Amino acid sequence: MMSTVKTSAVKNNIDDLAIFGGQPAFTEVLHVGRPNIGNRQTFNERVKDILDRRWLTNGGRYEREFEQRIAEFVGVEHCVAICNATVALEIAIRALGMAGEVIVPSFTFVATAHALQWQEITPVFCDVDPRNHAIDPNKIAQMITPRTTGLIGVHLWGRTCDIEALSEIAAQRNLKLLFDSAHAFGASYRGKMIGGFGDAEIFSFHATKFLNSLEGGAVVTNNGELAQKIRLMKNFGFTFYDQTDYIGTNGKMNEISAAMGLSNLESMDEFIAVNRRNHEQYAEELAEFVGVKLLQYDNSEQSNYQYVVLEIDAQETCLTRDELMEILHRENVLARRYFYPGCHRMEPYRSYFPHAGLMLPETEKLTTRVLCLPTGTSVGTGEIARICEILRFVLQNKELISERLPPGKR
Ligand code: T4K
Repeated sequence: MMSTVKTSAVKNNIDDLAIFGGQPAFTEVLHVGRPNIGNRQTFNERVKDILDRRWLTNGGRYEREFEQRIAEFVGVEHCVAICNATVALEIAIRALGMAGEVIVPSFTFVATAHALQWQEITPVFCDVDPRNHAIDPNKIAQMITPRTTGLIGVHLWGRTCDIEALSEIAAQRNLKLLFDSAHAFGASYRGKMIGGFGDAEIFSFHATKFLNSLEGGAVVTNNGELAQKIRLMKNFGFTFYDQTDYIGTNGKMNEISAAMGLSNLESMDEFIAVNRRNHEQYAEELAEFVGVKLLQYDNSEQSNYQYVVLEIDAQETCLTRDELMEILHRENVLARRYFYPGCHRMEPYRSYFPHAGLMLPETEKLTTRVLCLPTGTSVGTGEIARICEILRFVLQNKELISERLPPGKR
């Protein structure tokens, strides 16, 4: 499981930094979203079986087994596997009858907003709570209009949003409640697994998620009628060979994806253990750094520790988040500034709502501060020590480095 990424080039003075012409610290790029690969033998056996039986998609046995295992693990009655989480969101939104306006955070991957706009539903962007980076329940009431039909909470970084408050608002205002749990498979809220809250939740099993099915997603719910509708909708709405009862799309998960998902499920504990070890190592190494805050996971809950998220306070570090990111990139550490610049600053939303930022001060702040570092099973303890060593060196020499950086970088 350990990485094979080679390192070189110790930094003794700032000319040794790659941004000033030195050798990069890593000879190969370290990524944030390198896939975790589980048991190759069981995966290969399943692929062989799929090819032998010539059943590749459309309700295959591995897709059904994957659904059953996910439902059991999460403790929900229904799991419908989908080809990816974006289509899962689109289908769940339509099946729930969301229309008009739906309230969502802007500080999320753009798929959360696109899944609404794709079907001509207006995403109304609500600000986030700076403590957990998730939608702020106290700011929802002011966004509700007579056209509002639903709320989407996002469990960003796999840390849960305020499910209780969102559920209360949804019940009081008669709104549909969906959770984008793309990051939160394997996480719990007050001891109960994420997946069983709201009207439905969606998971992503994309290659970059801690548990992947190559591409993949799922809708989970305890509502049997809704699950049945979603099951039909993901297969063109077919109820019989030549009859459709709904408008549908093609959201099916193919058998190779389901096989990958199953094999990775069998290795899930190992992935979480590595993610947790990595997170703890980052926490120890970064503890002394002024102006660099590592987001913590609540160890009294279950977590997948999928993301290593820093908040950079440029007043303290003398270097902006973007400058730090550029320095790391030159060292071949492909740190990512998720979810810059916020959905409201991306098209088409930027043109539709040019002043949305005025209502989103915390979101605007976070989009300039957050930086995600590489983790997962392809990142070893040696690499983490080296990444932190670079950061330590940079912060120890922050004034000198800041003076040397070209002005456009600030
Ligand atoms: N809701 C939320 C809150 C989400 O975060 C997402 C997806 C969704 C919904 C929708 O889920 P899906 O429809 O994707 O199932 C990546 C992922 O593509 C995306 O799934 C994920 N969130 C998002 C947070 O991250 P990008 O634009 O960063 O992808 P990319 O291609 O830059 O890859 C990230 C890094 O991973 C790169 O440095 C390369 C590395 N990588 C990637 C792949 C695919 C590998 O090393 N191997 C690989 O196979 O969006």
